[in-house]
Amino acid sequence: SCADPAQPAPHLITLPIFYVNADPHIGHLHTSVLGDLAARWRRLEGTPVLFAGGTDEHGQKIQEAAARRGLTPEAACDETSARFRALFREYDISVDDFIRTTDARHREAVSFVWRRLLDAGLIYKGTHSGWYSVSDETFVPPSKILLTTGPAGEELRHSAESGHPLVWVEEEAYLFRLSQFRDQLDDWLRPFAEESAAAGDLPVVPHAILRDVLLHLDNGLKDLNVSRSSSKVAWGIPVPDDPDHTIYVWLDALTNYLTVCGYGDVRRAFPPEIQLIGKDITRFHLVYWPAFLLGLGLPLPRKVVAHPHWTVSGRKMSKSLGNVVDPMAVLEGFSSPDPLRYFLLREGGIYHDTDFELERVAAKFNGEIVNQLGNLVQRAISPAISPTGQWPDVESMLRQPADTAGGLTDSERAHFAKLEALPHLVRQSVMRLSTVGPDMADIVSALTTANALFQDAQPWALGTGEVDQARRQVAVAVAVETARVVAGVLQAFIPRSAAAVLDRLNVTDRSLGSLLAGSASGRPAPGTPFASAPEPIMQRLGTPAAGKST
Ligand code: ME8
Repeated sequence: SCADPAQPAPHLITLPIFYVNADPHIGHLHTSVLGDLAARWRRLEGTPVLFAGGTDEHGQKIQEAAARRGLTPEAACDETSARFRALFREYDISVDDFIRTTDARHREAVSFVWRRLLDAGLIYKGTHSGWYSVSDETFVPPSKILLTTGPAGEELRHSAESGHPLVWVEEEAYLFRLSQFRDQLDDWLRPFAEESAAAGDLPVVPHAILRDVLLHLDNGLKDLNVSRSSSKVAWGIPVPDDPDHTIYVWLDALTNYLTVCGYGDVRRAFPPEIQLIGKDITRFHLVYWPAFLLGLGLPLPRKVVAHPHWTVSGRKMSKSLGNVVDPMAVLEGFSSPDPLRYFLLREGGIYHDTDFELERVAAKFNGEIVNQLGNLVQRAISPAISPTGQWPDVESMLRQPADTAGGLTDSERAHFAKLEALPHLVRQSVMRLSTVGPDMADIVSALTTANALFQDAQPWALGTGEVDQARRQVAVAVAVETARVVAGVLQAFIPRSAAAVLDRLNVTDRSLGSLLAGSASGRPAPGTPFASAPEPIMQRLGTPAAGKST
C-alpha cells in the first residue's frame, strides 16, 4: 500500500490522538479544525497530504474508566472511539487515516519500535518509583508536586501543572536513556530561541513554548520510565518477550505517527510537516517524541504547533467540573458544522486561554459570514440588481481608463488590488497556523469593504440609462468577485458555506492554485449564468440554548 515511486510523498499532518476515557469536547474539535484547515488548504493547492488523527486507547486511565463503567476495556474503547469518529464525520474533519492504538497494525508498530530501541541499547531494566498522575499518564518530579493537607490531616499530592491527584508507584520497570539525548535536542531547538529567528522556520510555535522546552532541557533530563507492571496495567501492549510488563502508554501513543506512515518504511510521508497539539502535551511531543525518533535514527518533525486552551467561565473544561461543551449538542442547534468551525478558528487563543461563550458563536458567524458574505451575494445576483443573472465582464472593467463614465471608482480599483493579494495573505497565515484567528481579519476586511462599496454604489437606485447600467454592472462585479475570492479561500475553513456561495456563483474552478495565480484565472467567463435556487444561500442563526436546538 505504501511507496509508489511515481507519486510524490504526501505531506504528513497529524492530530494528537484523543483519550477514550471521556466524550469529545470543543477542545478536541479545536485542534482537529486547525489540522483540517492545514490539510484542506494543501489539497486545494494540489499538494498531496496524509492527514491523520484518531484515538489513544491503552493505559491505566482508560482501564480504570472502563472498570468504573462496568465495561471491558475493549467495549468502552469501541464505544468512545466511535464518538470521536462521529465528531470528525459531522464536523468535516477530513482525516485520511483514523488510527486507533488498538489496531493490529499499531500493536505491530509499537513492538517494532520497542525492539529497535532495545537493540540500540537505549532501553534497560531497572526499578522505578515516584508519584504518578494517572490522568496525565506521567510521573511527576518532586519540583512539580503540590503538597496540601486533606480534611483528616492527611497529606495530599497533586501535579502542579495539571492539578491532577498523584499516586505512589514503585515497581520493576524498563527505562529509556532519555538523558543521552539532551544535547541533541538542545542543538535542534537552540538556534531558534532568538526572537529574531524567522517565524516560518521555527520547529515549534509559538515562541513561548519553544523557550519553555529549552528551560526544561537546561535542567537536564532523567531517563524515562517506558513500562508499567502488567499486574497494575494490563490494558496495553505487552513488552516483547517479557509479558510481565506493559509498554508505557505515551511510547505506545506517540508511535501512532509512525504507524500511519507504515512504520517499517516510513519514507512514505515522514517526517511530519505539521504536528498539532494542545499546550498540555508539549513535553511529550518536544522532548520524548524527538528523543525516540533520534534513537530510531529518524528525522525530526518540521513543525509542532501548540495552542492554548478553551476555558468556560475562566475555568478549564473538565468532566468533574461539569462545564464541558459538547460539540454534537452545538451542531443540533445550528444544523451545520460551519459556525463552530469558524468560531474556533477565528477566536481561538494564540498565547492565552480563551473563554468559550456559545452565544458568541452565532453572533460571530451571522455578523461576519451570513450578513457580509451570504447576503451580499444574495443581493447582488437578485433579479432587481442583476437582471441578466450573469457574470459581468470584470476583466474589461479593470482595463477601462480610470475616468470612464460608469467605470470603476478609485476605491473600487483599490479593492480589486486587495482581492488579488488576499489569497497570498491567507496562504501565509495557514502555513504559519499559529495566528490564524487574528489573520482572518484580512478576510473579514475584504467583505466589509465590498459591502461598503456596494452600499455606496446604490445599484438598486440606478436608472436604465447606459451609464447607470454600466455602474450597476460594476457594483455586481465588486460583489461577486469579492465573494468568489473570499469563498475560494474559505473552502478550507468552512467548506460547506464556501461551496454554497461558489455553487450560486457557478464557479467551477475551485483550486487555490488558480486563485493564487491571479485574479483572472478561475473566474467564470463573462456571461456565465448565476445559479438560481429558491432557498437563501445561508440562513441567519438563532442562538441555541445551552447547546440544545433552537
Ligand atoms: O492528551 N482547549 O489526549 P486528550 C483546547 N491522548 N484544546 C484542548 C482542550 C481545551 N480545553 N482540552 C483538550 C491526550 N484539548 C493524549 C495525546 S498524542 C500522541 C496523545 C485538546 O484526549 C488539545 O489538543 O487528553 C490537547 O492536546 C488534546 O485535546 C488532549 O487530548
